[in-house]
Amino acid sequence: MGPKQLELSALSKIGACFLAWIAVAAWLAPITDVSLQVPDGHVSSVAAALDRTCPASPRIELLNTPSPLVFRTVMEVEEPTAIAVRAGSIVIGSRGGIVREWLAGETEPLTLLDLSDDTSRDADQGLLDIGWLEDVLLVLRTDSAGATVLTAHEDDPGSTTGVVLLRVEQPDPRHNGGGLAILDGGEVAIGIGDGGLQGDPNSNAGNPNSALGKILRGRVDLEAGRLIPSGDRDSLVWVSGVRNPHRIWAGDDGVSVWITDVGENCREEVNRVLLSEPTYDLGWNSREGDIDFVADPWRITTDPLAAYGHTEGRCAVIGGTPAPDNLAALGVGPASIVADMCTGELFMVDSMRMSALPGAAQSPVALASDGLGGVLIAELGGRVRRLES
Ligand SMILES: [Ca+2]
Repeated sequence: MGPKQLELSALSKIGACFLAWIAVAAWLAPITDVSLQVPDGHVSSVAAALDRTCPASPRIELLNTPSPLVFRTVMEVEEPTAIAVRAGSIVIGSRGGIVREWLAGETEPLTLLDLSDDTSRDADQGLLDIGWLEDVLLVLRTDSAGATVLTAHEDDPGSTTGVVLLRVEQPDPRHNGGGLAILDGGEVAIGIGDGGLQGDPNSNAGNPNSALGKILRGRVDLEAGRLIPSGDRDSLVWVSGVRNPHRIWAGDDGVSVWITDVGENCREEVNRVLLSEPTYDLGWNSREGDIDFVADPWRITTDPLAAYGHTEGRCAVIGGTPAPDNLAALGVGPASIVADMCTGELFMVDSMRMSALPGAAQSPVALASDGLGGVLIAELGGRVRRLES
């Protein structure tokens, strides 16, 4: 957790204690000092928030790398949207629902899964992410009915089915989220979008009783065919207040999870949360990145580690993977590489700042470490490139 987030988190906790104390004080005696009264519950309308002019965001400086970065094409494949690496192989998921594996030294892939008959692909839909849970491949996608489904697939080349672990109905083809992270100890975290309407007018992300606009966290129970809360948790909901958590990945420190949340009109954000914390509210739609959206004063929220505006053609943040050691050494504390889908720029986010790497990808939609010091970049136009730094 960076200093900025630590500071905000601490303030949030102080705020929670303060509100609890206020509630007790109100019960004991009438409050006469106006400074002790909780603020009015004024929430601006979604329409007004959408109409607002975006405040300026800080300029992103270029990272001074000791040598030029190289982008090398590794494979060409239609609409790659997901990458999973394991020893000796790279697995690529295509948006339409086909998952292929390239074994080291082979130029032709094996088709691991063909889920194309049950994968929708309007707007933000499609196969969204994949990940290895030991020898089981997990797939997060929108099914033919448009619902978000998490399925588990044991080794069965060409399989067209799997065990459905979770299904969340989606009211709209936009903002399905899609991030899938395999955490140490076999836990899984997945991102579910806010339901897709502009500005989240139904406040799904802030509603604890909705699965929309959340990061869910649990363990896979293959026999029961379910994702179940892990440890002493009684709910799959871990993080609330996200809009379109398109990518989630485990930090390489073993204690954190990074979340890129695609913003509305003004801000793209990168969050880093600690596995040890029982819950977080990342703010949407009270906050959009580091600025107010409808500004709900009753919510106690955590601001992102980094946020950037839609200037210079930037439009949507794409995550993300821990920074290779030689790049991380140029930063402060834990660092990750993220990208912007429109400009193709790659950024490094550490505890202190967000900086741009020299060079750019083309329509990046997924990033993954290859375990050998390179970063694989899925470019929606049809290739996967390796960033060598
Ligand atoms: Ca947020």
